[in-house]
Amino acid sequence: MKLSVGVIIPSFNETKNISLLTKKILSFLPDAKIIVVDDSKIENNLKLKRLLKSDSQLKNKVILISRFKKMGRGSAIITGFREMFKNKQIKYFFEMDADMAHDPEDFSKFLGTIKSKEADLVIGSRYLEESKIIKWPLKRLILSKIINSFINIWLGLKISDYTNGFRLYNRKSVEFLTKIKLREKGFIALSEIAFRLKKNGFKIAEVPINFTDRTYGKSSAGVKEFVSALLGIIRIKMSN
Ligand SMILES: Nc1nc2c(ncn2[C@@H]2O[C@H](COP(=O)(O)OP(=O)(O)OP(=O)(O)O)[C@@H](O)[C@H]2O)c(=O)[nH]1
Ligand SMILES: [Mg+2]
Repeated sequence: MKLSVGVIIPSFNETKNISLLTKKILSFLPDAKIIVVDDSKIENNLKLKRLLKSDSQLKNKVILISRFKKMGRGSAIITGFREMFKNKQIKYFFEMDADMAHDPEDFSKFLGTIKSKEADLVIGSRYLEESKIIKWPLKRLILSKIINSFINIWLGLKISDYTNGFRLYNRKSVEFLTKIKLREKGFIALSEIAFRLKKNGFKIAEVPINFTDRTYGKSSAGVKEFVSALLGIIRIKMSN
């Protein structure tokens, strides 16, 4: 596993979480390459930059890509993939949220599954029998389930979680994603990525994960994002 795993983290005003998360990642995968794609405005971006430079555990371990403008979670991941892909040693590419919703303890499950199932993409799912959801408000859970059922009817990929951003990709699928142009830039790019990969013959598997609601920081998913996500789901299928 040495040197072969990269982790991409999209971030928007997540300084405290990035510090906690990257340390936890390195405790599980000490040789992992980590790229944070940060869209915070200059002030918060500088806070993060200073933190990454001053912390002896993180110094030289985390690459920060700063974009200074909120350009969407999906576009941040693609930016991170492009940069990470240049490193030819990286065989496996994780994406995970910055807010500690996703647990590095689950890494080994993903890595085991991508190998044993010969999958190109492994999706961390909140909705399999062995999945655990911790401290998530019931309202959010119900909304998420409705959205996922709707996407499943519309896109029909027969997966249980289209909208969770804890995933593992192999080099082949990341190469494909760096070459195509995705329509969606926000959260819903996760569904578009799954859809485009499946349509192009890539194999998708799922693993149950432990999902925890954020403790620090604010959600960047507002009503605007929600509406644009719904329209996005419709567009994804229309344009393919
Ligand atoms: N680079 C970048 N990251 C983003 C953007 N929007 C959201 N993110 C990150 O994407 C991840 C998921 O966003 P969240 O705000 O946690 O969305 P959520 O999980 O629906 O909402 P919570 O209930 O607050 O957890 C987090 O790591 C965010 O910091 C963006 O426009 N650009
Ligand atoms: Mg979150």
